[in-house]
Amino acid sequence: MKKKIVILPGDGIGKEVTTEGKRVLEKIAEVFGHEFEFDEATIGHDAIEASGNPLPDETLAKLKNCDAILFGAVGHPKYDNDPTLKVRPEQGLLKMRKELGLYANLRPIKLFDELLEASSIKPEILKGSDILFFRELTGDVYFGEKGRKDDGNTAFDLMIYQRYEVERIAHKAFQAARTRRKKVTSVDKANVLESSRLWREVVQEIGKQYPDVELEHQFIDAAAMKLIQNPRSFDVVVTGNLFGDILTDEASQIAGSMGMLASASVGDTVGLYEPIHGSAHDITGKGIANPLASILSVALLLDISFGLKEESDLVIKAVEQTLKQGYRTTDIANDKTSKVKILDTQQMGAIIVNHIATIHEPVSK
Ligand code: GGG
Repeated sequence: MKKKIVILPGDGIGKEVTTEGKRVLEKIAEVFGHEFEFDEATIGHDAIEASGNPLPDETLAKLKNCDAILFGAVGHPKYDNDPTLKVRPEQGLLKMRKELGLYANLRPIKLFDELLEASSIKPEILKGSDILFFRELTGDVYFGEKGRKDDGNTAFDLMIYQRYEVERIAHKAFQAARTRRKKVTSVDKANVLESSRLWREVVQEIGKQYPDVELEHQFIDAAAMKLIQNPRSFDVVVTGNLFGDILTDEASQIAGSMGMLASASVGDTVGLYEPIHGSAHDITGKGIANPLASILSVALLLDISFGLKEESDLVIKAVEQTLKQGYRTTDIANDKTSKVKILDTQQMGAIIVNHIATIHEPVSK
């Protein structure tokens, strides 16, 4: 198979983890005889430094002309510590999602058994957890009108949803539930917010088209609590942009670490794959970032964008085997039951690449 992939490392540890993700793609191409052509582009803080624009036109043109995107992260403490700055790295991310029509963000939360002890949640509560989040990605307060008035002393961000935006993400969630345990939990704040009442109304309507799928509604505050109280009670969760952003960071504890969570953003055009974690400048350059979220994002890319299920499964198998052998990056190393071997970012990437090669017999091109 011949495919064009744009690597978009972004900021901070984004660069370190996408390097390992790319190595995995190269190994998959070699082992299965595919031709993956790579290009690279800038986004975020680096792009602002170079051109003043967090999503340069040149980057956007490349993204619109490829088969899949492997993205790292955006962000920089300079902007976090100075809220008066007008141009910010995250604007590049939001514009990219909007321009590419990436309205559905899939975040699978699957706990590898080997990491049962890595989480701060009790193993008996976690065991068997398997949740698929659908976070709506191009609406909500992220894209509603925002501004200041009263000489800057009043600020507002409009929480806004349109019917079609809820319909299309709800369909995706119900369709996914049909291939899983046939349950959808829709999360909103319909007891307080009008946009959530529209959300609930539309999800209920769409749910009627999927009578074989159980639908339940939870308020965001209750869902945040139930997620760590009884994670096994969730199958597919569908929610808005802001609630999904927060809830999936919380849910990363079910998988042991933010460093384990991959995501796929899909919609009208090309698919974008990225770890859910940010740029993590506190650990940037130390070589200790966990590349597994980027590598598992590669598994999603192979499956969803290219339909390469066998290749995708092989990447997941290589991760499983690596964890079984006790290899860990520091974020997932608090395992009390087995002897763990701590690896840096590159060593973890190298072990995965090695396992891919040894698990699969190479085929001639
Ligand atoms: N790889 C995810 C990432 O870069 N996160 C940083 C960020 O600004 N996230 C906001 C969002 O996902 O809406």
